[in-house]
Amino acid sequence: MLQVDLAPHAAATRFVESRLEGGATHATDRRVADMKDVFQDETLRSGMDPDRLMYQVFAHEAVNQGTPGGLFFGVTHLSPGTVGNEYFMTKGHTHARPECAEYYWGIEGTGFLVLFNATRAWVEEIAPGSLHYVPGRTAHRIVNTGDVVLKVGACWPSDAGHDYSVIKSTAFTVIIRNTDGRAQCVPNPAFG
Ligand code: PAN
Ligand code: ZN
Repeated sequence: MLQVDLAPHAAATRFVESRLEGGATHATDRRVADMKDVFQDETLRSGMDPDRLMYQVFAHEAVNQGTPGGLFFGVTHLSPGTVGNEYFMTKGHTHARPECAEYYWGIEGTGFLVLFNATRAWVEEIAPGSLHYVPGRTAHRIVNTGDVVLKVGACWPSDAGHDYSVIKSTAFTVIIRNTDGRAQCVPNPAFG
């Protein structure tokens, strides 16, 4: 009879309360100090508590970075808050292998996925259960427009890599800001 083994690696990894724990998982913290030149008002950001947690990324990497054909799985927990009138957000990036795409999905909280490529910019609303396809050659970041932690899942190719050269506050073509208590998507005044 065929022998079937319970894979010890898979058994050791857990998705607990939207966090990843166990084998081949790791967590990355991004604090206010790590977000230089990402927001419109760098003076305001640099005056904030540098240790304040902006987001955490929990990732499961079953293969080495750069392995062709593999996948990575992650969950981002993005805190609520603003820098001036700009909501907390991830740095944002394109993939170092630009053709690589990615899936995002909403788990808890509300916000926006901001995307742009050579021809257009667009924004998708994130809510629990929302599914988002990020095409290749498209810069992407998430923005928390709510009062609770925004939790978003992601799955991307293990050879995608990350290129953060688009993160400068002047580079994203669209920003999300709080205008009289409402989230508003506006062209980035610093773009270009
Ligand atoms: C995500 C992001 C995560 C953090 O896992 O890496 O949300 O955002 P930054 O990498 O822009 O800081 C992903 O898009 N991976 O490819
Ligand atoms: Zn990505």
